[in-house]
Amino acid sequence: MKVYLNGKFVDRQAATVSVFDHGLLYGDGVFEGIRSYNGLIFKLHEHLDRLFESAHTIMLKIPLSKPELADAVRQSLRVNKLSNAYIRLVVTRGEGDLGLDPRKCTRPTVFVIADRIELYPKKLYEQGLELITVATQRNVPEALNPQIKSLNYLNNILAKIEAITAGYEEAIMLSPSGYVTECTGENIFVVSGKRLLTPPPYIGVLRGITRRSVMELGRKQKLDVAEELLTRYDLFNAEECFLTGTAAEIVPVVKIDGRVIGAGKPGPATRQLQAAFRRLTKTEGVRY
Ligand code: PXG
Repeated sequence: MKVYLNGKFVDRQAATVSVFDHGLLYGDGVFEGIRSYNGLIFKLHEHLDRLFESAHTIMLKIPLSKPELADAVRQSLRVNKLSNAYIRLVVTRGEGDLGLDPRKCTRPTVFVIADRIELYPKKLYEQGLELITVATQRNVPEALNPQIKSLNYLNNILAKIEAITAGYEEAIMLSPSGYVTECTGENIFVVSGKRLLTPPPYIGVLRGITRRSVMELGRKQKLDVAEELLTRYDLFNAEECFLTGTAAEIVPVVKIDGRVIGAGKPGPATRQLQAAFRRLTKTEGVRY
C-alpha cells in the first residue's frame, strides 16, 4: 500500500509522523472519511469543502489548494488500484514542541490513506440495529463545535465505550438539555408519517455529507424533510429510525433503550431511501 504523505507517495511502513506532531499530542487537526464506489469518488467536493471549513475554524492553513488535495485523493486511489475504497484525509497542525502553542508548528502534516472498504455485516442492514442512549453528553457547540471534524474524538469514543460496555454497538448522545444529537460516528433520522426529521446542527451535530444526501433524497420522495429538536420520546414513538454516515451509509434502527421502534424491522421509507442512496453512489461522483 502507498500512502500520500506531505507531497509524496511512500510505503505503508514509511508512512509515519513525528511524536511531536500536535495531531498526536493534542488532537490538533482535522480529517475527512470519504468513499469511492466503482471508480467514482462520492461527494468529493463536499468533503473537501467541509475539511477546509473545519481547518479555517481552527485557524489551520492547509498548504494545498482544493484541486491539489482532490488530485492527491485521486492519485491515492489510482496508485493503490482501488475501485471501492475508504479514504482518510488528514491535516494536522504539524510538528511543534511539547507546549500547546500552535505557532510553533510551522508545517501542517497532510496525509491520505486509501484502503479497501471494510463493509459492515449484511445482517445489520437486514435486521436493524439496537441502540442505547448514554450518559456522556455530546460536546456543546460553545465549547467544541461538533461541526468541526477534528482529530479530537474522545467525546465520541467515551460514548462508544459506554455502549460497548453495556453490550451495544452504537450509542445515542444527548445534548445537556436532553435533546437527541447524533451517534458516535453517524447522524440520526426518524420517520413519522410523511415527515423525515433530523436534529438541527445548532444542538451539536456534525453536518454529515450522507445526512445532506438523504435529506435531498427524502424531498425527492415527497417526504416533508425538516431539522427539528427531537427527544427520546420522539425516537421511541417514531415509525422508523435510521443512522447515516459515509462508512455505514443508511443503517435501520429497530430498538432504542429497550423500546421497539415501529414494527421492529427496517421500515418502508428507510428501505426506499437505502435504494435511492445506492443508486446515487453508482451514478454520481468524481472519476479517477
Ligand atoms: N457524526 C459524526 C460525529 C461523525 O464522525 C458522521 C456524523 C456522518 O458524517 P458523514 O459526512 O460521513 O455522512 C460522522 C462520520 C468511520 C468513521 O470510519 C466515520 C466518521 C468518523 C470517524 C470514523 O466510520 N465520521
